[in-house]
Amino acid sequence: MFGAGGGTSSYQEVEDTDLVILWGSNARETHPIFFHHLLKAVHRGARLYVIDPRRTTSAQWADQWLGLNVGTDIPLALAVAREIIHSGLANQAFIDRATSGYEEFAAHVEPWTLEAAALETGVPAEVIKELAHNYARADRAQLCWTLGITEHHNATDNVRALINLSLLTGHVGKYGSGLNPLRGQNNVQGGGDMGAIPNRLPGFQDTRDDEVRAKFDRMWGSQIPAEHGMHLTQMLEAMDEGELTSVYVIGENPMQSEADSTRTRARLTGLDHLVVQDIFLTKTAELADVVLPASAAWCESEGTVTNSERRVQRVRKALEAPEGARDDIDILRDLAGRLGHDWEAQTAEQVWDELRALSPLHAGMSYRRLEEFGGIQWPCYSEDRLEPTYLHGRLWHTDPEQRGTPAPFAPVAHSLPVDVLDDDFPLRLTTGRRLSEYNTGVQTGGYASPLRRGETLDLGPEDAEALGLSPGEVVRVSSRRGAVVVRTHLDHGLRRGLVFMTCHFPDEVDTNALTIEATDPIAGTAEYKATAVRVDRLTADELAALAAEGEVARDELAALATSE
Ligand SMILES: Nc1nc2c(c(=O)[nH]1)N[C@H]1C(S)=C(S)[C@@H](COP(=O)(O)OP(=O)(O)OC[C@H]3O[C@@H](n4cnc5c(=O)[nH]c(N)nc54)[C@H](O)[C@@H]3O)O[C@H]1N2
Ligand SMILES: Nc1nc2c(c(=O)[nH]1)N[C@H]1C(S)=C(S)[C@@H](COP(=O)(O)OP(=O)(O)OC[C@H]3O[C@@H](n4cnc5c(=O)[nH]c(N)nc54)[C@H](O)[C@@H]3O)O[C@H]1N2
Ligand SMILES: [Mo]
Repeated sequence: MFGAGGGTSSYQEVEDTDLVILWGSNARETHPIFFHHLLKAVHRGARLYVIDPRRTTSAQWADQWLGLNVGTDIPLALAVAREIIHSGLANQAFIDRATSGYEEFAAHVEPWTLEAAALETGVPAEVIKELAHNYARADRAQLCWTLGITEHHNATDNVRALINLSLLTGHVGKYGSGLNPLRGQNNVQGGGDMGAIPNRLPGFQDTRDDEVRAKFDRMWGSQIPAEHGMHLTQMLEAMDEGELTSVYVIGENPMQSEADSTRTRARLTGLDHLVVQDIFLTKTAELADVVLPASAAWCESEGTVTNSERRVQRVRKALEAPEGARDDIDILRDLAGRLGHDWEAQTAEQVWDELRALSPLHAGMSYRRLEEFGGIQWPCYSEDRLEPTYLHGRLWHTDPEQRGTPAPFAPVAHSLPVDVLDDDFPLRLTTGRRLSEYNTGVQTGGYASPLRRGETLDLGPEDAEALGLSPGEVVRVSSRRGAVVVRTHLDHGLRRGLVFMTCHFPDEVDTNALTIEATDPIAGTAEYKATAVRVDRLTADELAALAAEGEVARDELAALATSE
């Protein structure tokens, strides 16, 4: 809606703000450094709202927790918008000046009264009203979101629904107010900025732009194709068609991280050729024809990473890589050599300077300046100045010429999760993360800590009682695609009908055997956050079989039998 893919504010602005909404984000556990900045604001008196179906550990710090039903963020956002409009709290001057499509949007939100939204979302009307008033009235407000918003079949619409709220109130493009999609891995923002996406060259320059391609072709001696490439999930589909037969995976473990793992396995084993370049021998690597051992970019190489506030920072080599493991960049250079291209040996700094010559957003960030300022946020167009810490300040410009294209309101429609609940699959499983683990567990699998309890099916007290389950009991969780056996864990933050698992221990429990491949048509992201499941107790025979395999300790089995 603004024509750029990046969080609009800096962490310092989050400290200096008056109100923060964490929407579908459990930052206390998943972005602890960011959350530390947020807590500084909270301790200064800023108000915090957490919008999450689970009462998470982040919610413990909130003034108000909005425990909505999974997949009902759009009705909630539309009702907030309607309430802002009806109470005369919309920022009309900003709307007139910096946005388009307001009239149509105002008509579109009309059916979403507080009462209608309360019915659909499960959040009381009064609470929605209070959120609307406080967000609109705040001098400075930050709206932050992550996977609770984006891992849905309608992820892009979810994001648009939130951005609408910033357009209504003018909470964007000025110091202390903004929109912050917190990035997943330490350098996922940097990966996108460098062009590791199917439609952009470094610095978000579109491959379809002839001038852009000509610039890169001159520098690289290449012929870059104009058409956009495939997203990861589109690649998986192309494997079905036999359209994609060879895959080179670098630093990804799709066998464990993609939705519907039974299907993923069939796809990956059906390939003619699979290459995996990783720092560990992953489950994906076990299926590969060729494995290229790499060194770890964050501690065994030189380079840069870019965080959620678009800050580029230097990374230094602190450890020698194990014998045989090599820099990703060296492996790629050797591979290019085998393919008949001589890429001269370059230091990380030389590679970075080449990027600066090609990407205007990074042009002013020499290694010397990155040291000097302790990292620099993009855009940084020239070596003699720094830009504001926030994006889209042009929206506030008094001169229409300088203001640029208005940001369009998005009249998005509600649509429920694809995997529907019914009598056979009556529980809503949402999957996510825990503080002590990281993604598919490859990098965190090997340490011991009292924080770790392995995979569990987390459920609330009401469901535990209704199903007659006690904590620690071994159960079968089934979806329309697969089933897993897992221990239960009682979580008082879960409301009736909602259960939670992670994707951190796929060796023990392959959670993605359950998840659905339904993807957002634009982003290509799967609906990991909404699976329909059933939970069954195991029969005595099944428990005995598991015990024989060593899956359940015999004394535990005896204890279970007595408790029954
Ligand atoms: N400790 C740790 N930190 C991590 C990671 C890790 O594995 N471990 N992974 C990193 C990565 S790659 C990423 S992308 C980030 C992800 O960071 P987060 O997005 O914060 O992590 P999740 O736990 O996947 O999901 C966030 C929340 O979304 C909620 N949610 C589910 N469905 C809905 C819904 O329909 N609406 C709303 N509003 N909320 C919903 C869940 O209850 C959950 O609390 O974390 C990063 N940081
Ligand atoms: N059910 C469910 N599934 C999910 C999610 C969910 O919420 N629920 N979340 C999804 C999300 S947001 C994400 S980001 C994905 C994550 O999915 P993946 O990216 O597949 O999972 P990771 O475990 O982070 O795997 C990263 C790999 O990179 C390797 N690696 C680390 N550093 C380097 C390096 O310097 N060089 C090389 N070559 N390799 C390196 C690691 O060893 C590891 O094998 O999972 C997705 N899957
Ligand atoms: Mo992620």
